[in-house]
Amino acid sequence: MGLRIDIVTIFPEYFHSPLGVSLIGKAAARGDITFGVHDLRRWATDVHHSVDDVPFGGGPGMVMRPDVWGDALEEILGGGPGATLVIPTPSGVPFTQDLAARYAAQPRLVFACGRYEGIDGRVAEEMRARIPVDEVSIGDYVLAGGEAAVLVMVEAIGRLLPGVLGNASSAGDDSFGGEGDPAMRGLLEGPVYTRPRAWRGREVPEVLLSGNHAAIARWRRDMALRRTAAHRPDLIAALRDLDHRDRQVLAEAGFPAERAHGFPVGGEDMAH
Ligand code: JD8
Repeated sequence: MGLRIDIVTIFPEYFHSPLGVSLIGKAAARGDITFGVHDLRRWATDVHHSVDDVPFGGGPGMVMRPDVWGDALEEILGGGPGATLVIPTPSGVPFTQDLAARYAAQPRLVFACGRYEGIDGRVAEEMRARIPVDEVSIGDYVLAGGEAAVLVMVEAIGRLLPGVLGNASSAGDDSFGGEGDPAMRGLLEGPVYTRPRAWRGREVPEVLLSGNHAAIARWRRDMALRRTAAHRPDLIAALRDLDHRDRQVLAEAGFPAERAHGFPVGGEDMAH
């Protein structure tokens, strides 16, 4: 039994190509995931097929109507058991690798894509009386609607499904994996290399050609620690069981450090 994903949106066309290609498209072709993409306007009742109205209490923009959303979700859920309703919103709980893994283990997910100023708050409240409802955010920036967030979540979930990858074990060891190489847990991935050995005068790091697997693992951990310190200093405090070499690498990267604003100064690849 695969995963059933329903998506409710005023822009069903938005999903057509992304869900048809790559890992997700192949998983869908095999039946490991099945998708239903539903046009919310199908449940609109007036001649203009309106799905929004002015906000109570005033303020800018429009709010999505609870009656239209209620009818749509009721019909799509159909009284069947086991569904979780996921509502993307910038005020939701963070979408993490851990949440992706929990969603990948569910039989059924329904994603409700808001637009405008969002969906009337009573919809989440009403649905929560029947099924689990998660309000989830994919990050601290503001999108115009939930559609892009749903694509992000579906891709993160889809690649964790049994049978979705050619190499089923390679889903675990990336940045944030946690199920892969335990030595890389909680660290960002360092750089990776392929042929040719020399490109535009740049050599692949010698150790990677050495065949010395312990030295390669140590080098990769060094690079991961450096990158994590530079890009995600917030992750360093959570690291456990640091050995002497780890502490040496982190010290060279400026940790531990008391810094008024948390981020290291300088560095070649800082955003500017
Ligand atoms: C859903 C409407 C836009 C939200 C006013 C204009 C997620 N990480 C994230 N950032 N933004 C969203 C997101 C934004 C959405 C909707 C998700 C529906 N908007 C609204 C309220 C404030 N803007 C998101 N996940």
